[in-house]
Amino acid sequence: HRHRLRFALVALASVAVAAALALSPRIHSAEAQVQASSEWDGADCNVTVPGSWASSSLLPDPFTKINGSRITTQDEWECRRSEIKELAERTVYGDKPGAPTSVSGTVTSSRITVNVSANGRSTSFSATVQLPSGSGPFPAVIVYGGFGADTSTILGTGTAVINYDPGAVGAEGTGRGNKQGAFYTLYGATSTTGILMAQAWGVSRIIDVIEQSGGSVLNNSTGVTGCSRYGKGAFVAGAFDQRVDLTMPIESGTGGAPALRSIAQESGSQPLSSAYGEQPWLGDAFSAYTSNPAGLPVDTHEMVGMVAPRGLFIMENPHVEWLGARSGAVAALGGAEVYKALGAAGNISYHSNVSDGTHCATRSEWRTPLQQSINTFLKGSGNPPAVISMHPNKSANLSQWRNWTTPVLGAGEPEETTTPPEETTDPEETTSPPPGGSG
Ligand code: MCU
Repeated sequence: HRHRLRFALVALASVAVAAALALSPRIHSAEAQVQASSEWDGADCNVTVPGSWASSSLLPDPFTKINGSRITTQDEWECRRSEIKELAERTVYGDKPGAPTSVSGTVTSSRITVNVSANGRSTSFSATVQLPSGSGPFPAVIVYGGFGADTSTILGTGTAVINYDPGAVGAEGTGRGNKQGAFYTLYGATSTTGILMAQAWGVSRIIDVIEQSGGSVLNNSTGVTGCSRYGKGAFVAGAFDQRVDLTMPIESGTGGAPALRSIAQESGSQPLSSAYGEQPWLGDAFSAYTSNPAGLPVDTHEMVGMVAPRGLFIMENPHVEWLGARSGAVAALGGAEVYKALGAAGNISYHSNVSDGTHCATRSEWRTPLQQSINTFLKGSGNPPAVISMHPNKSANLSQWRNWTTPVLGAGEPEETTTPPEETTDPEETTSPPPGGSG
């Protein structure tokens, strides 16, 4: 009898395992590689920015449109996201211009060259390429600046590294009236767009050239990363170009992932006025909000939401107060609600549970989730880390930051151009709790 019982249990267990295996592709189908074909697919949404908006010390509701009504279907997210983009450009980063008149260039095994014309002017810049071993075409991660990103782990996954000098496109060390770099050569030294957005524009032009190259060296899967000031840049690049398949800001601090309202209340973090003044990172219009973040119509949880449902892995250092890791968690938790509403809860990860306090150190805790993120979102294999892991000293509680709930969005009509069959909504997923632990 006992034998038969054990057999029955084993049989039952294998049925359960088989069922789980059969289910898992469906479940993960909502939480896997998401590839968009255009820089911004809400370009034809009609966004009218109002003259004023309500002030709030809490995070604005990502799901309430400018006209005051809430979105009810996933379909509506595209144009709501365009509202967020427009408001973020007007108040935080400055304008990202539309497609230039022309972009051309080359991709070789060692260099990407970009030539751009717009506004009757032209300019060029380049980035170096490191290929992994094996034969291509390879996916690539654009690495801002020369430090802080774990490039050997990236290369180890069979992914190329594009070493991007963002200063060539949006330079540090200038006054706001005399901005320099390739972006400002085209759009003028007095452009009110900050250098983070200028640098993000440069990432978009690199992606243009990769797309045009026809996959001889690099394929169309592209990620972006960087640490500290370069983490700020990577965050903005991923939010404002939907062709970025994986966004990985590291220890980005004020002006990067951390929620601006929360930064203003996180002791020791870089004050908004300090970040605004240190470099022309943010747009000139942000000066109106450095002492009044409650007056902003957006916050960075919505830039996180702009990345959804694409891959996002936010890394924060909880040991250096200046970096605002708790505010990074506030933005991640708030933005994760957009991922949930889109049925892609597992596509966002946040991790600050690290032991080494050195700013921009290479960390063993991030190696596996980095590999998982790259494999899932740039190589289309395996599952994302799907972890929200906050250091106990820098944990955050979203309920203190919002007065809105997360809607269960209807699937809406599928969009032929941007919604592959993998993105069909799983009703179980939209209501399930966030993956991973919370501590
Ligand atoms: C976190 O990024 C910045 C920070 O905003 C600045 O105040 C500080 O000077 O530099 C950090 C950084 O980029 O360190 C490498």
